Amino acid sequence: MLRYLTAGESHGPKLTGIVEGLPSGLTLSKQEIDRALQERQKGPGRGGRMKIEQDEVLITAGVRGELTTGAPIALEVKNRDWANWENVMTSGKDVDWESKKVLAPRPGHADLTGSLKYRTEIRNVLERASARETAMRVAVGNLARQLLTDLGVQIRGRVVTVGSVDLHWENTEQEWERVAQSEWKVGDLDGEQRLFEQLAEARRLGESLGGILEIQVLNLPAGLGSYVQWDRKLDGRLAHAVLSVQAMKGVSFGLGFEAAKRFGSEVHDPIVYCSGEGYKRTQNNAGGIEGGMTNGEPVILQAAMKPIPTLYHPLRTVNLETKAEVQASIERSDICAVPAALVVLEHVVAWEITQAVLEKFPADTMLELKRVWQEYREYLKLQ
Ligand code: EPS
Repeated sequence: MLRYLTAGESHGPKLTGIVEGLPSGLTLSKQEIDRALQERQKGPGRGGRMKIEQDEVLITAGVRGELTTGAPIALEVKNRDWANWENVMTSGKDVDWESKKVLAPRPGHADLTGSLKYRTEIRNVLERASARETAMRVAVGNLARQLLTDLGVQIRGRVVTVGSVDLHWENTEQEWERVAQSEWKVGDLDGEQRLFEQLAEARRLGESLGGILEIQVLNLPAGLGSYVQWDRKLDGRLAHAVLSVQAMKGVSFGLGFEAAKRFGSEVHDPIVYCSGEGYKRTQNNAGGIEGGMTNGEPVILQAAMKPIPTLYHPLRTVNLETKAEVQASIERSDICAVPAALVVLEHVVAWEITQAVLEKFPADTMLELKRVWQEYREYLKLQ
């Protein structure tokens, strides 16, 4: 069974991850993990914190040289900002409880409900609810992504749009090349200019911005996930993983909500047979998943991200001590983290797909995994 846990506060000493269930003999590149971590830090709407951090992974267990041993893998990502918070965010000694106390919960954040639920002050809530935690999820997900790359599976993502700007997209390979070069991770270069203008306007107004993101998984065989039990359906699991990422409010697959407005004949993907290749679809409105299983077409999902709840022009809230109406607290924050969130989504999706791969092909070693993976792919071609 493949599983992981993370721990760590946004301004604590470090983030920690423990991963169990990866086969032995997987070649892991630390540089590749660090590259993903650095990619997550980028994007035009990021705030001051990203100038402080230079995320880098430390692997302290389960990998020797560049090879997994089959034992649990332990990962660390240090918070450089902790140096500025040591007297506030340290355990095992007396700390300063007052100077960073937060009394005005931000609407849209975990602040208020978290402090009621855990009977604790808001600082303790926001430290863990913070999207800083996604740095570790990228590091963990990158282990899975490297396994998938080894099997020939590719994961790619693009920003569909940010805020209210309409962008052009036809899903061509040229557009995907532009996405790789775009600061906003969009394929429409003229549109990118409008995104910069919108960001400047949001900054001027003390606002924040959300967006829509798309992830594609290419070269998967049919039959990952299962219809036989509710919690084995791959679309359900992917939706859970995506919605578990801070600020995500919606997920759709393929044609998504548009499918609800059409006749069945305008939605479902006709089946054809190609000798030597097996069964295929003439289109991919399903987004590569039917009956909770991959159907052999690319898995395509979109996610809606809400605007970040910390506003420099804050909303109305209540002071938790005096109960007086006040303005929400202003924590240093990003204005827009949509391109960063795209990197996070690519990695949580990589994790779920890898879990589905290892459920269909349980293996202690990469040697065994690659053998059964190859056999199954041959079988699908010959049906
Ligand atoms: C975040 C607030 C900001 C962001 C942070 C998420 O942090 P700070 O309060 O230290 O400026 O920078 O994101 C990260 C630290 C990160 O690594 O993505 C929040 O409240 O969620």
